[in-house]
Amino acid sequence: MSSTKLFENDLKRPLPKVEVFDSASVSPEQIVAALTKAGGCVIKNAVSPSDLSLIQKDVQPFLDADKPWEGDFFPRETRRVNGLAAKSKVFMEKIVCYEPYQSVCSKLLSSTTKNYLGQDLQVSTSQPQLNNTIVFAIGPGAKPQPLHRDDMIHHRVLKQMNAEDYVIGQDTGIGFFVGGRKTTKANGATRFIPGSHLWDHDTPPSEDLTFYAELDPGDAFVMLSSCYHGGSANTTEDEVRLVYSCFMTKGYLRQEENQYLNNDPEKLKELYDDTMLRLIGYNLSAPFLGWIKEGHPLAALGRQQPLGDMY
Ligand SMILES: O=C(O)CCC(=O)C(=O)O
Ligand SMILES: [Fe+2]
Repeated sequence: MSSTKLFENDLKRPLPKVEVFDSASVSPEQIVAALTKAGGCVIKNAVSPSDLSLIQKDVQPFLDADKPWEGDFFPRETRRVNGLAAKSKVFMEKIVCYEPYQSVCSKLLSSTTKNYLGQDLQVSTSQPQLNNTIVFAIGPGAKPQPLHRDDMIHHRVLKQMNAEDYVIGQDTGIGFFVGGRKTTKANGATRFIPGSHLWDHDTPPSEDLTFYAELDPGDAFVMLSSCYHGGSANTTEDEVRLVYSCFMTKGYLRQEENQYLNNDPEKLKELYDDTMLRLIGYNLSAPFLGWIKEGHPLAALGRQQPLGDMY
């Protein structure tokens, strides 16, 4: 099919329904099914009000100190914080490590490969890792962010397909957005195009097809990084749209946010156990990816070197 036909086809497809679950009852399987069909879903009540206020306490000084972005990707009214691994342990524990999200990432982003080492067929599995951590505060008067796909960072090229043909593992990232306050269409809720993870790479986004992920405080929006999305305009007089976000990616891809240079390793060492440090990126991706002179990168933080992780 010509690329114009593919493009017209995508824009005419019926929009899949965006599922809304509740944290108390949702299963990872339900989230995977919802993502496969629509590319995104909402989970109500994922983070408690008390955890939200602890996170806000950690990040507010950094939001206050942030300066407007020079360029068009973020409106001048948007304030951001990154490097959350070193800035907020509660953010890492309650948002990044929200159990159903991690479980979905494990299902969709883990990768297994089989390779001969001599006559031995070695099976290696690479676990997902943190891709980025960002807090977005969109101030009144902000213009909409252009719709985009976050998987552009990994040079992904999509082929038009139907949900039935979606292959587990084809996406390179999964995003998790939590409302820090009430997030509405008027104050700049994240909007996305349901089903656009199944579109051809050359189909441009269309504003007419967007769904606004309106969130009460503590609700979460989960999205495949191949979906067209963006922060929206804030048309209110006085509401700041506050969203806490992170992405996870495959263990063998470069992380969007450089965790080694953007977080003080001494601080990470003080805050976290080995499991969290591995998720942040102090890990080996089997086979043989990410070693340092002592072998495992955890050794750089003075941790006991785990054996047998190379492949
Ligand atoms: O602020 C939002 O809702 C989304 C931001 C976003 O998509 C981005 O910065 O890549
Ligand atoms: Fe984005």
